[in-house]
Amino acid sequence: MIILGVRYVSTLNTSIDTTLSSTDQVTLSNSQQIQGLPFSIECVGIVTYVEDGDTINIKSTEGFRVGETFPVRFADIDTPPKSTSSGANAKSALNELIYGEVIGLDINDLKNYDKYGRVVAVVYLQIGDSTVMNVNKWLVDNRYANIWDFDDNEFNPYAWQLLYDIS
Ligand SMILES: [Ca+2]
Ligand SMILES: [Ca+2]
Repeated sequence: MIILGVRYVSTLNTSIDTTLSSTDQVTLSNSQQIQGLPFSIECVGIVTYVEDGDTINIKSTEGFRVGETFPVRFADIDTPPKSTSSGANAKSALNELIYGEVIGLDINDLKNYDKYGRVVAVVYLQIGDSTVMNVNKWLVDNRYANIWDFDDNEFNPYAWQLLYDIS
């Protein structure tokens, strides 16, 4: 069972051993468990590093590769190289949004890794008690990234919403 808990989100950079009570956690193990959510969360972890506008490192705390730290490539988007000013802006904005935060990953079921060994995923960030934000979509909507719709994954970036209600 994968949990993206409210308490996790509200206690940044604190112990990941925080015990969740059943009243303040949200279960997101798959799209069938919460009606209307068109995605699955296969991994929960803490963002330990932002490499650039579309690549981060996370330490997994639930689900896929628990306890390990590994790179994640945001699926179906692309940001400019961080050596450019727009690329540096994208990295900076993403860092401000999610560094140290607990996030959920919908990992590409068709092909978990890209050719560089990065986990390909859509990244979800919980906002408050009842909302989850698609961070890939946030990057696109804020013009930090462009859609680049690869067909070797399960994702359709044109169907993404920015926010999903999980209440
Ligand atoms: Ca998936
Ligand atoms: Ca795609």
